[in-house]
Amino acid sequence: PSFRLLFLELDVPKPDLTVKVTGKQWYWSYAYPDNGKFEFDSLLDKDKQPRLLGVDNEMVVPVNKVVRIQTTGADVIHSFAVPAFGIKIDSIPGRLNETWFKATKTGMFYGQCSELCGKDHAFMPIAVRVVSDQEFATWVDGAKKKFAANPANTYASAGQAAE
Ligand SMILES: [Cu+2]
Repeated sequence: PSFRLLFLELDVPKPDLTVKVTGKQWYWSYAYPDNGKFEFDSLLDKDKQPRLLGVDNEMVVPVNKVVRIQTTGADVIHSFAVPAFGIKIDSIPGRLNETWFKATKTGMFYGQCSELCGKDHAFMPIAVRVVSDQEFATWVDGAKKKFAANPANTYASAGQAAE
């Protein structure tokens, strides 16, 4: 029976939006291909609570929507894990893995890198902020402007810069 469960877990339902998650030494980058193709980095913010889980830029998603996660690694293998959503999937360089979740409540949800990846493995948290549809639309508007203006953030991390 567990094999049947594992199989079903990998069957991604029709997504409402996709977020591409790239693991890096030692932070995550989030790209929003369905919402204007902006991308930004999410780094540990030592001054934020909860300790070791707060970040400068959170991954923001709408509530009650199927969010497809596509994940890869830019340097070494990382792993994207958010216990509250029951997801954990390796972020492997050269490979695009898929998983999904659907948050049924608004609020903050946290995770951590779950594949030993070097010096700051313990310091590259995942912070997901789940908001209403309206708040999400407002956030997307702001994020498009904010992150387009930041040359350090290039869409899709790998390959796009050369075009
Ligand atoms: Cu890592």
